[in-house]
Amino acid sequence: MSPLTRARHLLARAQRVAILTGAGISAESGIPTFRGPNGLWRDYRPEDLATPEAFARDPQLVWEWYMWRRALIAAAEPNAGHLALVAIEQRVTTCTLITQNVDGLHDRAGSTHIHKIHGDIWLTRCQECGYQRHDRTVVFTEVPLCPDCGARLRPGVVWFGEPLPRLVWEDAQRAVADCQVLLIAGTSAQVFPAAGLIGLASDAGAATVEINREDTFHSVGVTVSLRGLCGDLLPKLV
Ligand code: BV8
Repeated sequence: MSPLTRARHLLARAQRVAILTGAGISAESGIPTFRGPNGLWRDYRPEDLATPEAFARDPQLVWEWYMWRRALIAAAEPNAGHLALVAIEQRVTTCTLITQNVDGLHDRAGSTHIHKIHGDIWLTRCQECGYQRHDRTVVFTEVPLCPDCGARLRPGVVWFGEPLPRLVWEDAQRAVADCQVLLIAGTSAQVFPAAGLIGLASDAGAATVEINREDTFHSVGVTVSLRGLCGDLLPKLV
């Protein structure tokens, strides 16, 4: 039996499915991945920009990076991989989509039960007073200030060194501990605690199906590892 057929059988029998996605599922929509060949931006590493320290040191630079990404994302469309996950959600009793991506493409594709464990790039928020707004603003001429308290506003994403949103994270862990199949699509599984969900699923007895263009640390340990593009393999899986 081919790995694809095996993965199909696992999914066909499952009523409780959890899905973990990473930057790889948005790559075919034209959004650079974090650790891919074309990197993310100029000669900066995400770990250098996506931190509270970087924002405190140079908020203008950090905002330039997020505006560059917002512009890319605004011009992007969900791809066949995102749409295939919507089809899965419509066919199983319980489907929880947990995404590390902040691009909002799962929402635009039509997924509904989404846990954004690393936040949302379209959220602009104040870390002093809690003010937040969803805006489609792509270009700020200067660092936006909070209309309520005057402090600098920041992108509503989770930076390195920051805790994940507690309720969302707890719900994601619960869904993974309870699922029969965890589908892992387009993540290098190098960022924690998100990557820990894979071990949580297999420890709980779930089957794990990985879809990735390359081998990852988990490729040997998962139940089925499919080598290829999300936009190609996910529709075939469905
Ligand atoms: C925290 C939002 C503690 C911002 C991001 C152990 C336990 C806990 C923490 C740590 C730990 N070890 C280290 C840490 C610290 C750190 C961490 O994990 N560092 C890494 C670098 C080692 N973790 C944290 O800081 C986390 N916070 O732990 O807080 C705490 C607790 C209490 C109180 C205070 C503090 C916060 C992590 C969240 C960081 N924010 N994003 C933004 O986006 O701007 S992470 C960032 O990386 C993105 O969210 C991204 O999604 C994520 C993971 O990367 P991937 O999605 O996997 O993308 P990547 O490019 O790596 O891989 C793409 C994959 O797709 C590749 O495998 C490629 O082969 C594949 N691919 C590409 N194209 C395709 C494809 N596959 C198929 N088809 C294709 N077409």
